[in-house]
Amino acid sequence: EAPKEYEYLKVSNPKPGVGLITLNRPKALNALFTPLFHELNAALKNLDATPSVGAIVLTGSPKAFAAGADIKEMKDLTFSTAYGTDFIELWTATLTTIKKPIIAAVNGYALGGGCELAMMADIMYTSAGATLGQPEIKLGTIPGAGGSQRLTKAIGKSKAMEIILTGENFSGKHAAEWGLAAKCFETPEECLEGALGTAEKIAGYSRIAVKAAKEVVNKSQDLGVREGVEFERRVFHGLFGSKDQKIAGMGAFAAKQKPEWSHE
Ligand code: CO8
Repeated sequence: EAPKEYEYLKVSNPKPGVGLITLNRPKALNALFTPLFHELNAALKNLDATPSVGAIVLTGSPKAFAAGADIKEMKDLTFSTAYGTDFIELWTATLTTIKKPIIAAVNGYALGGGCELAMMADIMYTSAGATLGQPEIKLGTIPGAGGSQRLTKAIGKSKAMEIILTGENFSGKHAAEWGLAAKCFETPEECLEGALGTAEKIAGYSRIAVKAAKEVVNKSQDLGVREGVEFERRVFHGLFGSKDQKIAGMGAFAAKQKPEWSHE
């Protein structure tokens, strides 16, 4: 399919099997608003449905991943409109249901909704000088796109509480030290390259196995350990029915050959 033209993002295919989405609203430091999410959701769905794509990287500019929800758009919103239109739901509903792995390469500001967007990805990479935070308290509000839940699950209650109640930012280096990010790189360029490299590696495996692996890891966020392990076991058993497990994976290993994934 011919690449779509978007106003607030760029979509490209910089490495085999990798779809790259770059948020591109530089005048507002990639502040998030509904038109941008319409595009982001469309781009994500499109990449999720493209067989040649095995993993997705989401990034912003070296200056800003995203400086939060658009405060100018939100400032006149009333309770009844926010509640009546399920404000924010559209923003998160698609991203969290994409089946292919999403890696966020976070450089510059990732504040408020920007930090929440990064936390919705499956893997977060940062550069050391990135500035993350949940500054909503300074605006008289609270995180609205899962920040209170995802940050707490990732780094523990005390630290998350401190960040959310003080509104103090933290660096990309700290994000990795605390386990919120999987890796921290020195520069924004290295961060993006690192994310693309990991995405390429993932895209080189069986799509079926990758999809299953993402699904079972995500279940750990919602289920208790016993139910989670039972769920994992069912999916693990199910993979005995895939050609990739039987022929390309285990068959090739036993025959001392390289795997040739058919994604079946
Ligand atoms: N909303 C709207 N516009 C913004 C935002 C934003 N969040 N952030 C920056 N901009 C705009 C600025 O208004 C400015 O526009 P203009 O040139 O027209 O005045 C332009 O981007 C450049 O910004 P600055 O001149 O301020 O750039 P600096 O380098 O001086 O400062 C900062 C960068 C520190 C990032 C500063 O812009 C800032 O503090 N921004 C606000 C950060 C913030 O509070 N974010 C949290 C917002 S609340 C939120 O996200 C609630 C979450 C809801 C759920 C979201 C779901 C995904």
